[in-house]
Amino acid sequence: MKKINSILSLLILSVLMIGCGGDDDRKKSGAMATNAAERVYVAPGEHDEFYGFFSGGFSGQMSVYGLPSGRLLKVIPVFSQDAEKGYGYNEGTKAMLNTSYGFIPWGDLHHVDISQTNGELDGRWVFTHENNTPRVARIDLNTFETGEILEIPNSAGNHSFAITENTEYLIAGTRFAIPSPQRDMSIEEMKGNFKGPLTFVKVDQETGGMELAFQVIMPGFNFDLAHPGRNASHGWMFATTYNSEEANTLLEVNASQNDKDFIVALNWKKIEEYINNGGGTMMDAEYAHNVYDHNSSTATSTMKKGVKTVDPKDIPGAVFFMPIPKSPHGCDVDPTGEYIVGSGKLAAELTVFSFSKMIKAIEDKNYDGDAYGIPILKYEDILGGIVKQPGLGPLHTEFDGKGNAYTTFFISSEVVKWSLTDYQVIDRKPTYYSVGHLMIPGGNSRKPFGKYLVAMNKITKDRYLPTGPEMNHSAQLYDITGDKMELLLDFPTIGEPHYAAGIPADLVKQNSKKIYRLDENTHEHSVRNESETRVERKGNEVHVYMTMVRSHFSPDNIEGIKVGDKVYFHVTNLEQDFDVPHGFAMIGANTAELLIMPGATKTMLWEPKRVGVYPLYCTDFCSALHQEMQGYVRVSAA
Ligand code: CUK
Ligand code: CUA
Repeated sequence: MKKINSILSLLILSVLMIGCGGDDDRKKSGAMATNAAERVYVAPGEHDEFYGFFSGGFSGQMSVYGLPSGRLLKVIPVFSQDAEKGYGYNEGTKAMLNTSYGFIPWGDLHHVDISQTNGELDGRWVFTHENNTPRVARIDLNTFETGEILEIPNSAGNHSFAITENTEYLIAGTRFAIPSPQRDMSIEEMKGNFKGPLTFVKVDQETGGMELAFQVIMPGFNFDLAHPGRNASHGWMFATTYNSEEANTLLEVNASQNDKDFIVALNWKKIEEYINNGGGTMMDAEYAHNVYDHNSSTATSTMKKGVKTVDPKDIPGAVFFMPIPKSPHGCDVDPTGEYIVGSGKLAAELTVFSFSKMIKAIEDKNYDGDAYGIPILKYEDILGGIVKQPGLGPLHTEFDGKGNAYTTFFISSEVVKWSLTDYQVIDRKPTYYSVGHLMIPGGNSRKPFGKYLVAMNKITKDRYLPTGPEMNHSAQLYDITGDKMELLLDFPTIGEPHYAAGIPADLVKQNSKKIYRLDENTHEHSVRNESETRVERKGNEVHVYMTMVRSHFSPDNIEGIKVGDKVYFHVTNLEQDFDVPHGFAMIGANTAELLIMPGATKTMLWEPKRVGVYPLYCTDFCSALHQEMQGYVRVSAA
């Protein structure tokens, strides 16, 4: 019966999913348009008030938008090759995509989060993670380039992701329970044998450098989302799990059997102390650690071994289970650190837990027994309040810092504003359509900038001019300064925008580097001026030390190349004027182009296949004589 019920509820939910948002809603939003236009209008030459860093989902990239205009400012390649910037193609950046599985040209980028100091956005770095081949990455906000990628071993589907409030740790949880350590075993024997490793990555406060610190080997359910404690709850982290049933097949039905799943409450300071006192055991693991040096435009990749693991049972008082209704997804902590909002995807209510009550229950040792050796807190003991009938399919919650919370509802396609004081719904607005995450700049920190809310939708349908079967995903910007939310703008995103992080532009823009200085260029094959340019042969390797400056290459005619050679073009842009990049492309090269900023050097490998004379040219319109910026390479028989 129970099984039938849950199948039935799933069916009802999926029917509801299809019919959300109609013509009437669209007409209403059309009428609001005139007034809304003024509020998102950023006059030519003016700048946006906020940066928005958006997940590119299955594009593997991160995009930078200006808010409120919704203008796309930049795409930052992270986990996927990007031909425009040569990222993952040229010799300097290929190593960024190394993993223990070899070179992986694609990734699935989910959440993004900005570094914090004392729980407030500090504008130094944006961190993100990759779901498919588990990795985390750091983007440096002085260059808006990916600075580091660290593979997460002993994990599968790296999905839950959180940054602690002084950026001490990135926390990355496995989405799929797996044998830990990995081994050949029957899938049917999953129950009790698979594990859910939760990984802590330590962040260097000076450099942002990432280091694999330890893994907490949790029981075999799937981690979904994580959120760090802040203020009072700093030192704790909370993560939702699903599939406490440990089902290995047809999860849509089998993983929704139990009335309650768990939020894991974990005291990471306690675990850190345990590790510092010599606790934990090393487990075999292999993972790549890739670091990009901006001054040399060169990445290095190191293969590392071993990970320190801890069994939560060995650290009493460090890990607890908070029961939560049906298949929770989001898990969000409010700016004060007191409220933990858990969203059961299949629940009709929104559960808010109280951190102080949780601590009290732990002190009183008031448990509902244990599961897998981990104490289960009593639901009634830790419940802060319930938001009744807020919508269907709650996913994620953010905060405005004025005592209000905003939760997305996937199935009923809406954003709901509710009060943290009395759990009453204040306002609800439809989204188009089937919203996933939402983002308020600083909305997951101690200090939200509660002016705008961006809803990131999973389905686009009729929001834009049709572009064939595939449409860009849509994001929507709401003004949340008043009691009622107002929809101001739709704008398309790149890939699937799982999450985004917004920050006042003032906290970032003054640190944005203008130029790579030629005298700081440490690329091992850079040159300083045209007199140093040359062609050097070492066996069948040819190194071309080339420069570019408006509007010619030096050397621009190269002879003596043979079929079968490996030709390395080390190209330095000698310009020292802001915003004068040059490009470099070579006929038949299968390595994308080189886009080279002033003062930087990049390297392309070209392997000529046939005799002839082949052109090269500048790909970036750099001056009135850009079209003249060209050269030839003569290739002779071997
Ligand atoms: S998940 Cu919840 S809607 Cu990857 Cu944050 Cu996408
Ligand atoms: Cu250099 Cu165009």
